Amino acid sequence: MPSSASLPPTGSSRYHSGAYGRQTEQFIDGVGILRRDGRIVILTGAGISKESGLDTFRDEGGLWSKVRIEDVATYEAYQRDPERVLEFYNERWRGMASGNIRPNAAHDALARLERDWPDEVVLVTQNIDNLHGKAGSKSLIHMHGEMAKARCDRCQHISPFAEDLTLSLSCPSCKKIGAMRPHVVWFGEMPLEMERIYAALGTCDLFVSIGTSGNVYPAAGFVQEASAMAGAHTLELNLEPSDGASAFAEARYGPATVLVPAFVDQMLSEGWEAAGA
Ligand code: BJW
Repeated sequence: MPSSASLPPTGSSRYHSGAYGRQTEQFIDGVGILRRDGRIVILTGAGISKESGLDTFRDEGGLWSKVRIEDVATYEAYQRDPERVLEFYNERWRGMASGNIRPNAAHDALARLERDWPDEVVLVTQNIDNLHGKAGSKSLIHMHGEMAKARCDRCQHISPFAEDLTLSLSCPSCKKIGAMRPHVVWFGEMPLEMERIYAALGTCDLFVSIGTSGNVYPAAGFVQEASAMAGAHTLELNLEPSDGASAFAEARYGPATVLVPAFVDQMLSEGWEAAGA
């Protein structure tokens, strides 16, 4: 069962030189080690953008309760009825680009963690919105693509998405007309940058999953990859226990705009509690 770690107020500390420079460890009564360093991989899902005004997929009233996955989120759907699929993404893009959708305190906090944490922080998002980038995250991997980009289905050239996608558009690279699709990963397609993601998971010390239901693979399996391959500590931050909650060593439940800034404040002031002494 996930447990909520409570950090003791004090601890002794020592320094040593590790692979990534000087590291600090604080020992806390033989329970665990407070670390102020270590490589972090963070996975985010739709829940982190919910409080910015974007729908999740599987919550009550979420996107998949309004449209069928088979109609809009597979390559077969795109081949069968490209206009319908393009309009589904055009509508979502218009909503996002309207100016009312802005990064929230959780996106901002993750950008701050990347900026101020002494080691590597890799942010892997399943979201196709642009809110992490707008908040200032730089070490960012969009594993399910980006709504702000279009891709040519013939030559795979990727271009910015400045207008509605229609069948009359031509590819800026190969000039083919009618093959511009959203640069997103549909069911049955290979998520992006998997080599880079698995490399980061295989060397991380801490894996944090935020606002994802743990329904969709391969992202749902990252927690096992991080703990089995790297021996990482694992933490879930979500509104409620996800489908994969039992795989995490630690969990905290509540809205992302509350949990994530508190988590980042704690990381930057006290560090995180690694298991065992
Ligand atoms: C809050 C909150 C608040 C709410 N604060 N939290 C059988 C077994 C295993 C796998 C498969 C299988 N059959 C098929 C597969 C593979 C398939 C898959 O996983 N299917 C499952 C459904 C079973 N996966 C794929 O096809 C993927 N490709 C693939 O596997 O390639 C082969 C491969 C093999 C080996 C290695 C690598 C690859 C591709 C998946 C593509 C997913 N695409 C989508 C659409 C993208 C474009 C778009 O947006 O339109 O991606 S589907 C949709 O789900 C979207 C999301 O990124 C993804 C995940 O959803 P997410 O983010 O978790 O959202 P929700 O709504 O599910 O959850 C929100 C959470 O937030 C909830 O928990 C809330 O409680 C919480 N929350 N408010 C904090 N304020």
